[in-house]
Amino acid sequence: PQTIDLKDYKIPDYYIETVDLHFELGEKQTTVRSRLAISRYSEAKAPPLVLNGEALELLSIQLDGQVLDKKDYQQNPESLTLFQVPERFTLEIETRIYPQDNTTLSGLYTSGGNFCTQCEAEGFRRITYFLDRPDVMARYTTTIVADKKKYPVLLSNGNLVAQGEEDNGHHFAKWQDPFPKPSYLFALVAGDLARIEDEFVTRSGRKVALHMYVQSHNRDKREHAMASLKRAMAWDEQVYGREYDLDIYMIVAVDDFNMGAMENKGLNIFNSKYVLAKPETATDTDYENIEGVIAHEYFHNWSGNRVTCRDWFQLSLKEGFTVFRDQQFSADQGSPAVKRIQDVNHLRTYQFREDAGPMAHPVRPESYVEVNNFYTMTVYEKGAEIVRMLYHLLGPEGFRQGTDLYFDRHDGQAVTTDDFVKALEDANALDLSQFRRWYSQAGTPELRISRAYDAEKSTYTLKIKQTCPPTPGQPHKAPLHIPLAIGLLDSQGEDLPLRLAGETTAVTGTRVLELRQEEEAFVFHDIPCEPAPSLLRSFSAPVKLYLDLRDEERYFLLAHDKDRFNRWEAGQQLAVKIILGLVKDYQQGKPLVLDSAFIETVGRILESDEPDQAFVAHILALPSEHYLAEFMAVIDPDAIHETRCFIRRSLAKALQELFAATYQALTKTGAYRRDPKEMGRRKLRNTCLGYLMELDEPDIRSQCLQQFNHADNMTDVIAALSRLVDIEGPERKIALQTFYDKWQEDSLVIDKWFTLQALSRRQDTLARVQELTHHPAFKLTNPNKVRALIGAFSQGNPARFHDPSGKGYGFLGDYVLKLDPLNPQVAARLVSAFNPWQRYDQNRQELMKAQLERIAKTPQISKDVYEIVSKNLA
Ligand code: DPP
Ligand code: ZN
Repeated sequence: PQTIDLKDYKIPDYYIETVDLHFELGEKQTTVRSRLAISRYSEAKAPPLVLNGEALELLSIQLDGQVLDKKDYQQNPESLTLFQVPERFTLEIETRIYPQDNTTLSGLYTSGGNFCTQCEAEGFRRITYFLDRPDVMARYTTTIVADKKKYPVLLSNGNLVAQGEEDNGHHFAKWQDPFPKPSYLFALVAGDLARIEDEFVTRSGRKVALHMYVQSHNRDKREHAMASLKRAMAWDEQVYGREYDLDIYMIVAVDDFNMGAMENKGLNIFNSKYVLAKPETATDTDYENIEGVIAHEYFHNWSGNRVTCRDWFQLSLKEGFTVFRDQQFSADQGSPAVKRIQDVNHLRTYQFREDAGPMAHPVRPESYVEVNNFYTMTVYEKGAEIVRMLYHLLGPEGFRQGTDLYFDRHDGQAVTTDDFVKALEDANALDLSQFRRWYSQAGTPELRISRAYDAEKSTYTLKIKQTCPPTPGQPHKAPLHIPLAIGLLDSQGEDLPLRLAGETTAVTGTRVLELRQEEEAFVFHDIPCEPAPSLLRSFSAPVKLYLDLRDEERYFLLAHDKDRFNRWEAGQQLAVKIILGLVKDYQQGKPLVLDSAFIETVGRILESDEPDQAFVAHILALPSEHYLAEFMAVIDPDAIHETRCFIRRSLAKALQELFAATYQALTKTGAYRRDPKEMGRRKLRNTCLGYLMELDEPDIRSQCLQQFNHADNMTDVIAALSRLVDIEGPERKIALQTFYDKWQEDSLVIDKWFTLQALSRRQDTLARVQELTHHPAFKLTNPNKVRALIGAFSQGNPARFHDPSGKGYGFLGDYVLKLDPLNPQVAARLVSAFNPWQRYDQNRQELMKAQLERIAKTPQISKDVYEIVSKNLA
């Protein structure tokens, strides 16, 4: 397969001004007629016109009304070339496609009997021949013809301009989108769907119709998504000054979808997982995810659609920025500290690992084989961190001035990440040239910090050294411009006023240091006593920080830091240190003993009167097995798992009464509600239940089963069931069966049932997962099912997946090969579980490598899977 390089980017030779599409949707096949108004960019040269196209049957081509002869064009599996075309002309192309057989879920396909599309990144070329690249922006008109009974709803982008009946029971709808857009934002939906209507009035007084389409049995699960949408629309007006621009905004939920959702202009298509919720079926986490994804796709209307990407190397232009925007939005809906903790946890666990492995790439990648493989944690989450750093550097007002200029300057254009930085720079009269390296350098930077207090001079010095490890293709790194938010705490836990050498006034509270050199020192004056340093507050940069804090300093920060993120972080650092120490003991066969100071601290936190109970629950949660693995030169999944379980058990034993009392005290009073306070209460109470269940005592097991049986919401049911699946006792079987019997008709709930079993600690988990792949509810063609079972097992259950026999690896290899011919995008996600293979011991390395080699030499493997596997073996 061919590699595409950023350095080869050229502006298109031809533009498409308007697109007229005509779809005849049939039961076996669909015909697509497309009329394109095309013009040449350069007057001097007349290069051939090369249109992208895949899996298309070409029926006819006409140029300005003349039927073209076979010798006028050349067809190959990925393109259609016209050798001689005039400067301006109309091209009419008729193609035939087979949506019902399209298992790739890219292009036009069917889900649950309804038609839908997914065109990002390169799915439009599976619908018709086109210049399928984001810098070709055209105005679309779309006519859809289909059987009226089967497909009463016919949707596309923009406004409905005509509809009517045809003979033989067909009807049609014609949609027109006034905004020029790239082909990846095209969408079509046809089917039998229930519509829910609402309205939003923009701040300038325009009425926008909000239509949400779901399958009719899901009618009762749409309220939360609709409410989230309206909150997002209002928020974007207030915080970014962005108003919605069409008269209608539609969201359609489908069950078979490769991604989470898609921001098609005026017609978002969603994975139903991110739309449907009611308390009985969706957990608090589901609710939060829905709110976040609904907002994310809505925010794309400006950061992505009105201003789009020049090419796919610029993907983070829209994704990094939009993730940052949805993170800000979600933080504003509840507890900002908890939101930040969740986001950083996710970033450090998965993005840091990606950045340290064979798939490491800059936020603006330099090359790819298959662009779908670059919808990554790095492009999305590290990309969002880059925007967050800009926010820290410019401050809220400067940042807003920058984004105003960006939207204003580039409205209607396809631009680059560099254009984004330039707008922020221009609006603030600032030089961000060094900062731009964040986009081009891969790898997680490391900061090594030493501190010195001089009592005589009352100065405090921080010496900071930055480095960044090599990544594929980038052996040497240049220093980055890094915002480091800090505070220095006095002995009472108060922030000291901070005055740097050369400054006349001090800043009280958090201040942001700007690092630019490989090594530099910051000297603070008038520091009356040795302070406790609170560094990298709210995780102001995506870096690894090394600072030799003493344990008592960490305990102090955990108790007192004004920065709530850093309070949590101090606790995590203590836990990491203790666990890694015990991992060593475990490996050497020594008896494990848990530090009593740690136990006491956990007890104190449980008893504290901190009102944000979700925050307390996060402090009580030990770092995940994946996160702990990042600290080991050679990852030992068994030792990590056993040690972590030992600590949970030890805490439960030592603090049993306190956990039990807290569990009781947090019992619900009154009716079910879903607000931050109640969600926090459920989270903390279920954390207590989780610890208690470590004791595996009959009374606690039956209490857990009680909760499972009597809870009035899915959060509490899942919390109980996720503990019951680990145990040997009879409660496990009973609960799993009860759950299945109750929810077998609800596909999204059954996904949870698959996942919990895939994540079980039990020794027989792999055997059970294998059995479940034959369960009637499991479907290899449904990405949610694949992710819920095989994805969860291979990416979420390290102790069982990395079984030293290699059986887990063989299982994954089998399924990658089974899935690849059906859905290469999802197969490539699955195979990525092998990415960190070189981090393990010799035996596991060989076993994983054998699977990678087996996949690599399979004939006809997709370029999606090929790219991941070959980079792993390089
Ligand atoms: N639909 C995906 C997202 O919003 C890709 N654009 O992130
Ligand atoms: Zn996005």
